[in-house]
Amino acid sequence: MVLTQVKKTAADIKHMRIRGAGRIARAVARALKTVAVKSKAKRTSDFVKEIKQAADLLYRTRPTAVSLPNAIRYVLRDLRADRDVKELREQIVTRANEFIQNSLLAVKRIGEIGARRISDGDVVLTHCNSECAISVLTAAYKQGKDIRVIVTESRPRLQGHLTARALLKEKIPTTMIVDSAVRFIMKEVDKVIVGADSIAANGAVVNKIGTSQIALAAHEARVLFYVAAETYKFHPGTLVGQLVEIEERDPQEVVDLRKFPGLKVRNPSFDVTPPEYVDLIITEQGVIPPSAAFTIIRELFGWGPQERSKFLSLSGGSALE
Ligand code: RUB
Repeated sequence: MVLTQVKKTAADIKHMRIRGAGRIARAVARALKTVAVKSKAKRTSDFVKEIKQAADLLYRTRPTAVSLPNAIRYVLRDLRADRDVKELREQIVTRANEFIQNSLLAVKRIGEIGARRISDGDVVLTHCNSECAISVLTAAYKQGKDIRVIVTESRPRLQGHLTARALLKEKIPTTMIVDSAVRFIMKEVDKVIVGADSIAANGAVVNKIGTSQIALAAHEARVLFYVAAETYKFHPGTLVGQLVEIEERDPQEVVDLRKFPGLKVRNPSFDVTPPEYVDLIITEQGVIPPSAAFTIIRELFGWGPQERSKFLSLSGGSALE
């Protein structure tokens, strides 16, 4: 059945075989497109039911990266009950392709725009594994800027290894440190650049656990702190006071609990960096201060009662109502 494939994508996201906010969003768009193409439904109501089931399955995988519901919202926008299956299928395929193409283009544009903020000789620190941050670093290096990158390990899932490999592939001089060495090393750093999973209306940035400590250390050392993120990482719900849910993952990722009977382990996967510690957000539409996040969200997601009710029902777990 069609849903078997969606279940596989959902499991891949949940277990982080597909990870990173941008990649997750594109995988979700691809999965919705597959359901639309492969559905055998003849009646609009059956087709919509299948799409809705798929969207709900995908929506429930990981809670923090708003790129996921934003991708669902983009692909399924304006689906009308008075259209036939063929029309709805075409609409979903077109919008999914559009989302994927725009997303890839956005990552490239962010690289070009962000590279202007990196100077020759810079030492840049990055955390976790963000394709947007890597896009900026790679573009700057390809422009001939002599940069050196410091990569954190990013415990417990060690996404820093992925980043190190990606940078080394581009022949960018790269140094790895353990997460707790950030404050020690900050005196050698000129700029920090990280990605984002969600950006709130007040400009606060939700990203991999440890990001806010890095921002604090950068702030203390007067080191510039940049965030590279596509506009679909801006969180519309935060306009109406919704809090971004921080995912807590399996304690087993941190330590083998069988070896520590009785031990309690917390494993929050993301944290929130306050806007005061963010110097710039680099988007595909240009560079903005965190205080402009509110305007971006209003422009992108609208603010009419209709839009609001669409969003609120989505946040309730149903992508189509
Ligand atoms: C990944 C992470 C990344 C953002 C941005 O966390 O926090 O910094 O998702 O990445 P996880 P990108 O590994 O838990 O998914 O710029 O690639 O969208």
